[in-house]
Amino acid sequence: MKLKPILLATLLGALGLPACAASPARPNIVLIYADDLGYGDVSCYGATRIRTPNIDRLASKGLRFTDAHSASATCTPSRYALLTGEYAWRKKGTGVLPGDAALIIQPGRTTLPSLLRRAGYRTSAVGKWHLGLGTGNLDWNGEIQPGPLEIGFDYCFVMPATGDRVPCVFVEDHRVVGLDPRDPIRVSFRGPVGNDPTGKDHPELLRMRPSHGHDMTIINGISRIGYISGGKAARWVDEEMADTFTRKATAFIEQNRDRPFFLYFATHDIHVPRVPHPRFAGKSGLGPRGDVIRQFDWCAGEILKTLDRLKLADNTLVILSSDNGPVVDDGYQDQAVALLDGHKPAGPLRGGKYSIFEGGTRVPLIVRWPGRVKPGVSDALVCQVDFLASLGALCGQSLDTPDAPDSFNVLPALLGDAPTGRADLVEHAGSLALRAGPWKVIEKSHGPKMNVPTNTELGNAPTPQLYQLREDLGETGDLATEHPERVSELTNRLEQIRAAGRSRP
Ligand code: NG6
Ligand code: CA
Repeated sequence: MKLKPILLATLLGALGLPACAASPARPNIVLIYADDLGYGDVSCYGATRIRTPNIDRLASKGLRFTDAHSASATCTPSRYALLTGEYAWRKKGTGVLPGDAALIIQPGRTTLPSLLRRAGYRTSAVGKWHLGLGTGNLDWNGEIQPGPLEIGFDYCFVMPATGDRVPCVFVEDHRVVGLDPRDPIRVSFRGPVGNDPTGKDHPELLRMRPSHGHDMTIINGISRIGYISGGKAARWVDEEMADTFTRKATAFIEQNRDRPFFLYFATHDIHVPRVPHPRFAGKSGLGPRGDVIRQFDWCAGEILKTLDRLKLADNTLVILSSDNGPVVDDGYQDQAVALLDGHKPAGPLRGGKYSIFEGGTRVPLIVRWPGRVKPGVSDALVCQVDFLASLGALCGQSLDTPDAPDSFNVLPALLGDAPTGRADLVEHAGSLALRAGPWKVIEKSHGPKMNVPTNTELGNAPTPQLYQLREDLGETGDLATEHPERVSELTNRLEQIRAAGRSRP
């Protein structure tokens, strides 16, 4: 007997079975993606010096992961892996990009947004991009492409790179927003262009001084990485950025309320420069870093409120996470270190942004889908590189062999149907580590031990290190000499994954 899908769904519903057994579900998907938010930066992950009521509300109605990872310990490689399902360390040129870099994702390849678009979703990227634009030598005054629209997004409103890198303008679809053609933009990362003052030559013009780097063109009283001239009318005001992105994100939700949509909402917060809107400035008691955590929490809250108001919450899968671990002094004198007041951005973890220790990539991850995902806590090992295969599976999309070579379908873990996720995971900072069950081996590396300016332990050592995370989450006791056989087993496995060029089953 052949049943119409709708009838079958009703029947399954009556039997208490999920309708997705019959036809793929197509909930809206909203990914709220923070920048540099640490494992210990939100109250539902144990922070006591700072409150994040909106994120806590999301967690209380959703599944909170304790062992979820960004794919890398910095932005560009993490986002590359999230969107392509490929570990970034497999591909040269995926490190932290300058603001004038060419697009590093090949148009036409299967990406998370292109897959969801194929499933009938309307897709958008709002916020930080940092994956390059154009093909090299980009003219910012003309059509800006290829970019987000060429790799699967239907709409974009993005900051090209980072808040601390020029060009300090927004790009909407293929154009710089608010550009006056009589005042064309020029951008350079090699040497000065135009006559705008720099932080290096005119520190007296700065309202926030750099602590390392960040001494080139001054925009809005803050010197950045890179040089820009022109485009005065198009330049952003840091204090308004969170509001601007949030407005664009909620407008996209509103406009697409009647069809499945995917929103990739990548905030600038809590990255440097930390310049909150005046309504958050000074409010956290922990200085600008705490204030922008509050601001990020507010942005998340506005998205949730919009879903509630439009009665979309029940049919929307909300995912909140961060692109890498936390950093305190990341290049500006914003009192972040002095005002920590006992706050531990990485919680119980060692290291932070840039580090191969857990603090580099173990980040908050909350998944909420009312009525489908049972609220709770999950210890499953999952990675953002898995979003592509998992969300593809959710909406019935299959992958070809070359697609998303490192993306595992961990949908059962993400939805709370299974207590475990991956059997193993390659973690990435400057060097690589392999996680397998409670074990972690960090490959030998001759890289520096410390990132001196940020005061971060990088986790590099000239011989492999072995940690047992179930008993030693803080990676304090290297067990490599005690368990040499375990070290070689995991090192060999890591070598295999590297040599195979892919790891997806
Ligand atoms: C570093 C910057 C840091 C930050 C980082 C990228 C200096 C001295 N430091 O090079 O401030 O911009 O790059 O951060 O310039 S990320 O989150 O986008 O990866
Ligand atoms: Ca980041």
